[in-house]
Amino acid sequence: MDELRRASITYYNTSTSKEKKLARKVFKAMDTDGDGRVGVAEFSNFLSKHGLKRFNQLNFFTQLDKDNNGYLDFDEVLLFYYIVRTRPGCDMCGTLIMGMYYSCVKCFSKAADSCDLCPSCHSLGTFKHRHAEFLDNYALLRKQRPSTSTSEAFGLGMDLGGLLTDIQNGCNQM
Ligand SMILES: [Ca+2]
Ligand SMILES: [Ca+2]
Ligand SMILES: [Zn+2]
Ligand SMILES: [Zn+2]
Repeated sequence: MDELRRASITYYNTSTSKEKKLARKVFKAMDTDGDGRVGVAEFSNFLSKHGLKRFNQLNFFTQLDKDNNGYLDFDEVLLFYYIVRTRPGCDMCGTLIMGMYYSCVKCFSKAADSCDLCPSCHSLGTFKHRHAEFLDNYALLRKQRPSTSTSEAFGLGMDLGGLLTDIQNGCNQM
């Protein structure tokens, strides 16, 4: 969570003023009694109201509440905002995925309708989906990168590309 917390602050600091406004709006919408902090009830009301019930799990509030004072201040809500904007839920078990996940390569390009699986559901291999190829989010990101050579396409860079050639040559000699 600490890594995500740092990422959320960077995300906010480097975002456009429109995006910053939106984050502040979310905070205001949560803080219904206007006391400048968000309590458990305010938080779960907000989730229900906006169809975000999938986030109402795993002691999510407690995890967001870094200083454990029972309320979320703006920075703590910012972490929530960042997670909602950037992290998917598993399409099989519904768990909110904080770490690595797998996405359908074909559906990934249609941003609104991506198909994502948590690592344990992916390893079960029982998920029914009309496309077969799933990649983890790191591999997917590499794949999106425009590239001119095979070694770059795999994100290996020149050194590892050369190493592969050496290995292949070695095999040929055997
Ligand atoms: Ca409040
Ligand atoms: Ca707090
Ligand atoms: Zn899952
Ligand atoms: Zn798909």
